[in-house]
Amino acid sequence: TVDVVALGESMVTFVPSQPGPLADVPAFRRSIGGAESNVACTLARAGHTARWISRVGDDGFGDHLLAEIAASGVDVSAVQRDPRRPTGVYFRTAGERVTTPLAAAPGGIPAPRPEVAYYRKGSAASALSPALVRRREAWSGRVLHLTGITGALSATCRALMRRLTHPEPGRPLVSFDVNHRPALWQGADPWLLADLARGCDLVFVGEDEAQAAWGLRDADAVRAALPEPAALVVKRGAAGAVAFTAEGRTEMPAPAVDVVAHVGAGDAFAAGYLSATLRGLPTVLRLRHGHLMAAAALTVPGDLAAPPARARLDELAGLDDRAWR
Ligand code: KDG
Repeated sequence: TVDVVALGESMVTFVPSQPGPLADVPAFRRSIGGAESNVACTLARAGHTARWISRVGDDGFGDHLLAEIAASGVDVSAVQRDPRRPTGVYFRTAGERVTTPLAAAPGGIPAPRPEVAYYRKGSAASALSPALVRRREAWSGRVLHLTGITGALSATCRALMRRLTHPEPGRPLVSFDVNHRPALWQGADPWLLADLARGCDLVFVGEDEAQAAWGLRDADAVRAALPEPAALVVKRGAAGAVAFTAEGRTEMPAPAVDVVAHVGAGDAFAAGYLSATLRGLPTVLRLRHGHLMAAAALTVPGDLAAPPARARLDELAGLDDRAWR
């Protein structure tokens, strides 16, 4: 049994050579992106066993994704190649540098919204379906990590999500990051995301996403709307995060960092929280590990940062409460 199976689309990402609107960017560097594989890569780099399930084109971009994700130590043997559909691709603008003060005002400093141009309609991963992914395979880890992005890709992807989150004996802990991507939900009902979240055991959502997708004002309103998941973690940017679990409501401020790019920070937070969960650590430490992994991702331009060594994370997470206020 691996620790984590993550299922979802990854894409080749083109990162601009300089900040500014896409219209003005003269050159791009090839990188990779994909919320679920980001979580798998971060967990693998942090010493966990991780498998990524997806579908890529039988093309050079598919080869590149598989090589890069495998190089992080993730098992990619279950990834399918689609002979007809291409690997998805996307372009985005570079983030702007902002400094987030510790425990800023509720809601924190608004993140500079990167411009994103997806070329993923009809991609190999959008063809994923209950017929193509065996449940036994997806449920082969201690945790199955999914995100709302998959729910937006196609009707067959949504059907797969519903099948994998169906509560039945043998289902592992299902972790779900809402990851609301407005560019993917145009015209679709974002409450579908809430329906998917309700079937999961551990749910991550940003307060800003909950506001944009569902018009919910704050963490408590999100919990009131989503009482079903055993654990719900609402992220509040620089203001920290709130976890609603069997232990009650646990709030944790975020450390202050110089932000280079927000991209990948949510995935890193989920990976840190999951790492501590897999290790049986209490909620307070799960949140701190989430913040520390996110801090590492916030301070690099790409999706993925090398996570700090486990001993260092444990040391930082275990610091006196005063250091976390
Ligand atoms: O969380 C980072 C992701 O947004 C990025 O890697 C690309 O998966 C991606 C998406 O669909 O936006």
